[in-house]
Amino acid sequence: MRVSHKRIGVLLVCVCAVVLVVPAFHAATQAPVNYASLFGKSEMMIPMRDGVKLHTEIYAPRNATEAAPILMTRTPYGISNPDKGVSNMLYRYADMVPDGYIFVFQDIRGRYGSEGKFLMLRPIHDAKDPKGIDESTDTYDTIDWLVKNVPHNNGRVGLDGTSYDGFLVTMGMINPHPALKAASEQACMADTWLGDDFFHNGAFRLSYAFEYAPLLETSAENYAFPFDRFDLYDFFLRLGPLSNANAKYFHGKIPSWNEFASHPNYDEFWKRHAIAYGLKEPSVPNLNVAGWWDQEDFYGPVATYERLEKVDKQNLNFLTAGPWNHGGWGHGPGKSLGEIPFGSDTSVYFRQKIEAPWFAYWLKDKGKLPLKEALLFQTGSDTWTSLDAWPPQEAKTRSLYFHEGGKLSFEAPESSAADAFDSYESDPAHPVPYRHPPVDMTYPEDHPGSWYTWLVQDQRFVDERPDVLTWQTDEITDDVTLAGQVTAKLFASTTGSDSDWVVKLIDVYPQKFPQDWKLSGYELMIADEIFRGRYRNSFEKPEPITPNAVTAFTIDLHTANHVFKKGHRIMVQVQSTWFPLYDRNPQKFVPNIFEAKQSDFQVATQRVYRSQRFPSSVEISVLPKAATQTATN
Ligand code: PG9
Repeated sequence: MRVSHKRIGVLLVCVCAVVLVVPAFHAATQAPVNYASLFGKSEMMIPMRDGVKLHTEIYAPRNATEAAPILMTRTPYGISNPDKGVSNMLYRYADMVPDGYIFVFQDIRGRYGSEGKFLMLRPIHDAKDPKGIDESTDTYDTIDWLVKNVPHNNGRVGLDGTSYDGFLVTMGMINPHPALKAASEQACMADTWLGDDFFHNGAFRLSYAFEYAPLLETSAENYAFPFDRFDLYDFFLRLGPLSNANAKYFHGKIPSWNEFASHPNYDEFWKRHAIAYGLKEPSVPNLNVAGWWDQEDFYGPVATYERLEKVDKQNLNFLTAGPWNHGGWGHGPGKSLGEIPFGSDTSVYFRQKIEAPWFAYWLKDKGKLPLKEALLFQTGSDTWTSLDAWPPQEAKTRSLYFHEGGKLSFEAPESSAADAFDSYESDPAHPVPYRHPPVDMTYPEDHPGSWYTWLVQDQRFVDERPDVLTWQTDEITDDVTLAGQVTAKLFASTTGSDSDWVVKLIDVYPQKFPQDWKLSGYELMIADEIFRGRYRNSFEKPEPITPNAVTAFTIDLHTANHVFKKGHRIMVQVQSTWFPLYDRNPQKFVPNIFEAKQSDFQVATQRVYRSQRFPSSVEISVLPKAATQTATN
């Protein structure tokens, strides 16, 4: 979610749902658009099968000459503009307005103007319960009402949404209404324990969950947690063990927090919340959209694409990804992210050349499909690549091995010495910050905030820390094209009985980079992930680590589409804390870290091995040069 919010009755505007507070400009003319003159607005309470009514705003083009399709977004973040005028959500679709759509926005159950009870990421109801409801049935019932009641609709409906709204799109594709003819889930969360908002491989997303759960569960409207200081690294350090969150602040009143604490492992609760639970062979065309530097839900859209792809007999499942943060494709030009330029307006390209034609093709029989399977921006070369499959089959796995003296290379280590390792002390009292301090709120009210760009922050800010290990190649003499999976294979030991391992794959710019001086020596993360060691054998059943024993850890760093350019270096960093985004592992095995005591947290000495017998490495999928076909933008 990207938000700007003012607290006074706490108005929070989610940019994944509501993009601009300033007037939109018509893409072609650059003249400000007056949506009130273009659209007739009606507000409805649409009845669901259980009698609950959902607050819905419908925007119908005033001068339509033909029946139009409906494009709908459902959201927990509030659809109405505080001045009761045109919903800000309309501006998100400025590039689709000229094609002629009836836009529909809906508050989901229990949020803002809608009746009923809100349940965070409500799972699919038990099929045996004939009266059951969920986001899928609510979408179905809404579509049914819309096609029967909205004048001049052409009987076709599209669903679009980012993040929570993207999860709602995915839910709408489960047992879909026959009028649902196209969907685009964008940054949907596929699994909030494995890789999306709340946990990654069992490591708890402390600062994110601490802010997000009360944001949605304090009242029917968004709520901003009233932090007593700017620097949340300091706040969360002072918080101490996780149990203090309820003891000091939430007092058991935030349902999701209670669920986090009582379901630390990958149990049925989390599996029921994962999209894998309900998705079957796609029957609705779906465009999955991901941002390479999405700080919230990169895992979700790629996992959704990959899962659907396995059963996509009719070729209805597509993927696009670009150099964006969470929802970055939905607003602004997308010419850069943080300090990193991309050479073109990538977000405008997405909205005008991919998203708008996608919906026009399926909902209006207009034009042709904007992509054949996967249309992915390739970072590093700054081009769009069109692929028949993702990950591409032509890519070959190559290992980047860790060596003595901080060297990284494609050559396997030859040393058989027992002490061929690098070591550091991991101290939970001095955790490594995940972004450059001070660490401000995730969704600050009064300034842009660095959450949105932390994944592209220059990693030099941790280079000198003694608890961050670094290995890097020499300057590479030819481009290395990474296309697909990145996996860390660590052989490591700890003096503790539990440990987190964070691995980062980094593109190091040349020290002298006259094309853009401020990028000289820049360390840009390309892939990254955390892994909680207790889950190395099973996500369901955590096990202590044997202290001082060399142990294998395999860490999925997900996929990337990136060219390490000639003259750059490839770097890998390993550390054991990433705070306060991730909670601290006590480094002593306790059954449930949410119940750990202050006295359980201990310093541990970590070793990462780099010998013939224990060759720690990061595997990357490398593409031969001729294998991608570049689509120009
Ligand atoms: N990433 C947000 C989210 C958090 C938790 C659950 C669902 C969604 C969002 O941007 O909506």
